[in-house]
Amino acid sequence: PGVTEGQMQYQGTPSTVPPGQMITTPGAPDISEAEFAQSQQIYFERCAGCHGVLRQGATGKPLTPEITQEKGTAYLEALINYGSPAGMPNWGSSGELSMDEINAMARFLQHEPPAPPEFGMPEMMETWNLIVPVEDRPTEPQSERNINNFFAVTLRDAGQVALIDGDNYEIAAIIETGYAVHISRTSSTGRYIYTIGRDGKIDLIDLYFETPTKVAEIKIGLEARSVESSKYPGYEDEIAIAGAYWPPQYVLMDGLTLEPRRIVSTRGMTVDTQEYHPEPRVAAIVSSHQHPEFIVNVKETGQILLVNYSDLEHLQVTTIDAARFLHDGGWDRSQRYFMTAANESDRIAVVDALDRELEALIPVERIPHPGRGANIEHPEFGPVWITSALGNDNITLIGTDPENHPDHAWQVVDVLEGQGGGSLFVKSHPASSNLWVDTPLNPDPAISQSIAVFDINNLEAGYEVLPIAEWADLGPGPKRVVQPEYNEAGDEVWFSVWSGMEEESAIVVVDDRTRTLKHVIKGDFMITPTGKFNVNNTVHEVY
Ligand code: DHE
Repeated sequence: PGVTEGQMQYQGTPSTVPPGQMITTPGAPDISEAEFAQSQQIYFERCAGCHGVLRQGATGKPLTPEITQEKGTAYLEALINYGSPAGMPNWGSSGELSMDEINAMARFLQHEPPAPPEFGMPEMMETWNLIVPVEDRPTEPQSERNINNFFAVTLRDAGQVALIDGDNYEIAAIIETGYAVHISRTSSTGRYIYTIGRDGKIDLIDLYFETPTKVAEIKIGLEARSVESSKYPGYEDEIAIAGAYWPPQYVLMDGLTLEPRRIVSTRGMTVDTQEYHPEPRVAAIVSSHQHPEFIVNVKETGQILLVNYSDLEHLQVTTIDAARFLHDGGWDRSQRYFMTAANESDRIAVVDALDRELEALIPVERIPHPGRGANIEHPEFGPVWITSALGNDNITLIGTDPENHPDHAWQVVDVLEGQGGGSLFVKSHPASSNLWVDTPLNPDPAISQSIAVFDINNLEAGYEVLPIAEWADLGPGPKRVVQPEYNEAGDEVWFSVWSGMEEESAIVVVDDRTRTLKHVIKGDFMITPTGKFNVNNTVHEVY
């Protein structure tokens, strides 16, 4: 209990997809154009995250007309009003929607969902803007700063990314980006940062300028979450990829200019029941170190695609059937195995990037959520990869060394008890003996505003709790502590203290060895910080 609330908050960001044309469906009750438009807007703001733009269902149940017409208006009204134990929020009795809005929504749901617009090459070319051509860019770094220790910090609700110099905590630049930027990734040389907004906008930032500068931008869809750049030797900084939620597709681009080269739809059959899915969203993308390939998670069909970028005209894609609802993931420490969560399937899929095959599909506790995960050298089990969970306080350790620890490879070797559910991210560093576990979506503020840290050489001893939000010394607000990230040296950990848009937020820097407060970065510019990506650690996959 309570975790549902956190999960809801997690999936409740309004969709950026624009409305489609009204369709009247046989068998559905009457609805006026105004009611249809209003319901469609409410649907995109509150419902699409769980039920999908086309209402095919994901975390939430499918809501297509053959299902909803059978339930009828009175049933749907009651469900929207009071919610359900399965996790549907009580939109009416909580006061968020009026009875008129609920009645219109119950009728709207019995009509076909209007299909939002597609976004192909002509639309992309219209948004593509090469701000500084490659030949006008510096050939070497123009500032004295150590760009390897820069952090790209998402200022979510400001639609900005702050580039913070990790050596002295100074703000090197604040760049205007897409709406509610989700992640930043680096190019393989660390020179460029790619950011992706929820609205599908990519910004390419060049760190070689005296002040980091935006050199290109493009929109690759109407809603998106992931971006990555080629890392295989010989292809440094050459190709970029981004994945869209809507339309369901991924796009290969020139890494230096963002010129779109190839768009591939992900619509297709689900891995288990082999049924057509019209909206399989692209979730995490990582860059293989074993072949010139991107590894692309397709959420609703449950396929993991190995997209070979060595010949974009004859694109070779290896399709691996994993499990539905693929979300986030990262590398094991050898960088051969991609460990990824099929979150609503309660599975971790392991892809062998060298042999291009599914190595294992490991059952774990409810809703694993690793981010990129953590990697430690376990005293007994050798190299293990770690995930926490949204659904409970489990921290799951999985053996990743088939060579020297074959009995433990791809097995859950241990489950630690953390502070509680509502965890999103874990973090480790090869130079540290700490394992950090956040809990930003836990309903208890004492838990969501602090961090748990384990000693990897004495995991049985349990965790120590550090009051990160308290250390930030801010005014009122939710102050969720989210996403630990190390600096280049591995001797500091940075945490976002994420409050509301109008409230004070901060980044808290902790000394890794002593686990004490080292520095607080705050100020008017620090609006809703969430993800932080250290250049060195993102280039070399240090986690
Ligand atoms: Fe994320 C990673 C999608 C909500 C912060 N998030 C990802 C990835 C995906 C994703 C697919 C992996 C990208 C990759 O590796 O290529 N996130 C989604 C959603 O669909 C969801 C549930 C709802 C939404 O509407 O976006 C969602 N995410 C959130 C948040 O509420 C968070 C905490 C704050 C925010 O920005 O909205 C959030 N997501 C992050 C962060 C990462 C991330 C910081 C990267 C973690 C890392 O260490 O790599």
